[in-house]
Amino acid sequence: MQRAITLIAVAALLSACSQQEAAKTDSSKVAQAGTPGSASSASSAASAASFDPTTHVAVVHAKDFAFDAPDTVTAGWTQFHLVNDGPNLHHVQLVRLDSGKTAQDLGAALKNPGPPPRWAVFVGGPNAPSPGTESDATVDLRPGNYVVMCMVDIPDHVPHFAKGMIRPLTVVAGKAAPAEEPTADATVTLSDYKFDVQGDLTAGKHTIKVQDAGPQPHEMEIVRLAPGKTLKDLAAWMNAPNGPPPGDALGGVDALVPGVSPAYAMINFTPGHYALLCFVPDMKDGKPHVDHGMVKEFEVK
Ligand SMILES: [Cu+2]
Repeated sequence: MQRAITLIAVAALLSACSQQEAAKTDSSKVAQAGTPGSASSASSAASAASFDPTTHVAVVHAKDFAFDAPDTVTAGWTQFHLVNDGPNLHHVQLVRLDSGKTAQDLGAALKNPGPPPRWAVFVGGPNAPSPGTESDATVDLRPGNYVVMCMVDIPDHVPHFAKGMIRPLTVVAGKAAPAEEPTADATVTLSDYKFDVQGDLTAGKHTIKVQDAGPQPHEMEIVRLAPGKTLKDLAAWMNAPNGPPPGDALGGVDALVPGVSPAYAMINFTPGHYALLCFVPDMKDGKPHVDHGMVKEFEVK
């Protein structure tokens, strides 16, 4: 079974790579992608991916099991707006590939347990919103070759990148003025194995700075539990997702490695019972960090 999954993953990666070769990278393409209706894929404009080099906003659509995402964005602070067209949970994990490595190299490396290779730099991205909803995160990108991938493994424990949710993204130097780093009103520091929250997560809109103090990679996923539901209910549903989920996923920031720029999640809280969770597999035992206690519950009044 594991072998079959691996072969599917490699096939998906090879396909992603040929797309990369086919996509010609130049700044005119970036400008075109930011002009609604001018791109060759204008027939699907209502649900199309885009990148606007003036606002530095990239729109990505996710569905079972593919991304619609821009091929090229410009460097600097970039807001990724993820629209989850469902029916399952999806997120956007951005990974920079250094040292000339390719998506195939990443696929080969992900077959092995343990820490990701140094050349695969996880820089965050918008974490998973519930199907039919959206999430936003701003990340700092330097020029280079990246992949956009989904590592969610619900409903059958097979990560979605193995089903095709991986595609190349090229980051080029831009001509327009770079965006400024967002201003946060709360900061969450990730470490082994806890969330340290500074600031008040009250009802309303917040920009949350998320940084990884290490030593391992970590993420922040925000879930609003349904009335009367607990983290046990959430764990049971994730293991066997039968019936409605016991809460709503609001997004957050996908995995960051220590040493990269922080990422910023834009979240609108309504009153309720929430949890911050990290599902990144542990370097030593492969269990998700939530099983090592990396979860924080809080209430918004
Ligand atoms: Cu997915």
